[in-house]
Amino acid sequence: FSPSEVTVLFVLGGPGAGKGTQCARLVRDYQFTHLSAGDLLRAEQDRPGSQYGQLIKDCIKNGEIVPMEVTIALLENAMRDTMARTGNKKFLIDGFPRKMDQALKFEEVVCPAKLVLFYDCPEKEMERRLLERGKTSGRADDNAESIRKRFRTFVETSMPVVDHYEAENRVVKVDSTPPPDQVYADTQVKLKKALGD
Ligand code: UP5
Ligand code: MG
Repeated sequence: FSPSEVTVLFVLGGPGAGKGTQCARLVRDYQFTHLSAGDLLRAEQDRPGSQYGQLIKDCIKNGEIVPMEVTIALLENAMRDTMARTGNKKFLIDGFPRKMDQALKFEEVVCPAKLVLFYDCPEKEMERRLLERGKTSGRADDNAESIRKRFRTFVETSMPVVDHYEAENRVVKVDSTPPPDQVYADTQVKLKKALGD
């Protein structure tokens, strides 16, 4: 994909930080297509005949990161499919990259990201949200044990990705502790400033 044609924003943040919630608002108000790496992996896990079903299932339950080849292929296919179907070339890539190797590989073989939107939220609040959602979500990783593992992976493996982009001045950081509409208002102000439009 040519970066002169395609716009990619990475949307990062801890488990339950509110990435999906904010992406839905950005899709509503701007012409973005929302691609959640986690959603694409869950769909692949459930696809009959998938050779990665069990691998994805085990990784998600244990809060571990699926090998990047799988996730990058799913994202690339979804981008191609979207562009062929709708012509839209603006993507919010949610929950990816969450490991340094994925970040480097994606930007090398697919497309560099214009910027990284990082939702920052204390662990206690993220835990509260996920346990609450777990009452009805049916997500295999919305339980106390999986949540603990997801937090560990986030701190040890995913935060270094945010730090890497931060060092390149490519991060727009938003505190996602307040209610969703307030977080969104802050997102709009900061994105406008960063993108200059
Ligand atoms: N909520 C949201 N915002 C709120 C707010 N401001 N105030 C109060 N409540 C708020 O929100 C979570 C919950 O909080 C909801 O109930 C919401 O109403 C409420 P959501 O918007 O869903 O947060 P999000 O950050 O999207 O949380 P999610 O659980 O999706 O984050 P994860 O990063 O853990 O999940 P993801 O689906 O991205 O990944 C799951 C797993 O897939 C990973 O653990 C990993 O095993 C695997 N994976 C990979 O291996 N590779 C990848 O590249 C991506 C995923
Ligand atoms: Mg999500």
